[in-house]
Amino acid sequence: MKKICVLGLGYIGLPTACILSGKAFQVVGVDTDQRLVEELNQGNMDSPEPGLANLANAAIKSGNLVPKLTPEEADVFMVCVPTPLTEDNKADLTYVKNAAKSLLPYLRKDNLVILESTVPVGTTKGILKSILEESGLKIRSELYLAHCPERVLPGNILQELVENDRIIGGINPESADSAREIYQTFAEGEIYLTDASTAEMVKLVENSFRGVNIAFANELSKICDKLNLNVWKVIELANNHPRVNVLKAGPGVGGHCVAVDPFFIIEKASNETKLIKTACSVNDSMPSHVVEKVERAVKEADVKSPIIACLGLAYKSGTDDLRGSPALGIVRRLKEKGYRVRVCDPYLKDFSEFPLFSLEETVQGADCLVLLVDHREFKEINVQDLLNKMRGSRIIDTRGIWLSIE
Ligand code: SAJ
Repeated sequence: MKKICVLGLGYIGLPTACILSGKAFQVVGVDTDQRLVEELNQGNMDSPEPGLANLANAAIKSGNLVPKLTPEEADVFMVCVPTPLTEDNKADLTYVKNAAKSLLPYLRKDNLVILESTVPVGTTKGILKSILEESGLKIRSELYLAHCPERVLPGNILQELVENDRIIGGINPESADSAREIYQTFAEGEIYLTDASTAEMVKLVENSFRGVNIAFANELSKICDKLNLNVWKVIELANNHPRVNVLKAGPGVGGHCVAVDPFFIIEKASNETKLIKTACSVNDSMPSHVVEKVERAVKEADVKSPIIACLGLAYKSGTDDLRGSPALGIVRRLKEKGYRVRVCDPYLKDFSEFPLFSLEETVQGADCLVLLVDHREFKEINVQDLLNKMRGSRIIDTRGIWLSIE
């Protein structure tokens, strides 16, 4: 039975470790977060990701997945740690470097190291290879190294981990072949082999493609505001064309992927990324655009100390994840401007920055209502019911879930 050591038990590492442990691998799951490791070992971890908590608790109970704070010898090491942005929008590779260094005492001849974290082009064959060579093992002949980017959608991770095609980029063909042996035990999609740098770029292209297309939709929403058109109707009708698929406008791009990955390309090709840079700035301008719309609406309401109701705080629907959330940024700005803001989000349980209200309490007597996240629970609301509870009548739907209103 091959042994796999997964470093980083976050939104990619933990589900991957669980799936591998169910495929006749002995898996050691390593994380530096002591509280997380304890919670996992006690079998009472919780997660909004459908099915993950049960799968993790069962895998750990079976003994096939062992959560630990430090690595140990294994056949394969899989690095699934975060790669956030620094203040000046460069890739912060601290976690990747620390994870690689933590492996050095445990690496043995014929081991395989797989980097799943999203990184700028050249990281695998550059900084990562250099650190691993400190083990004294020769990369390509004694130690194999590949980059296999993840592409699962939070909220549907366990299904997409199995169904999605995978790209494997080896530092040499033997490394790619060796990595494919691992992924083909659970991945039901196609597995495409390439070199490490191409695989790094493919991942960044996927999210930059999405970011640029979201920016196009966001720019359309600004244009339609100016021309007094309903952007949702315009996009819906344009998408009837067989080769047009305009994405959804929104209050901005959150999360730690689409908002981040384009900057990893800009970092390596600053002069060649005019379009990507512009797309990032359009997306980043959306929260301010929404705040200005709210202020205009509130002025029209013309009441003393108006109440603004905000629906949703997470970065996207169906999750409690607040990382990079434009909704949170908008609420903070409105509060900083001194407005009375009430917020509700059915997915947020222990939010402590400011009080959250029930939907009823949030809407009751409000002068302006702002829909910031298209949670399913909000889609099911009858808008007229909301209006009947409000004092004012201004609804700003930044997600187009109530198409007729705008
Ligand atoms: N958003 C819009 N309009 C849209 C789609 C999304 O405003 O039409 C916003 C969302 O509200 C959210 C942000 O963009 O704030 C990102 O949303 P997302 O649906 O792209 O979800 P992520 O960032 O959680 O996942 C993406 C996915 N990438 C692609 O679909 C190309 C996922 O497959 C990646 O694995 C993930 O990034 C990642 O980890 O890289």
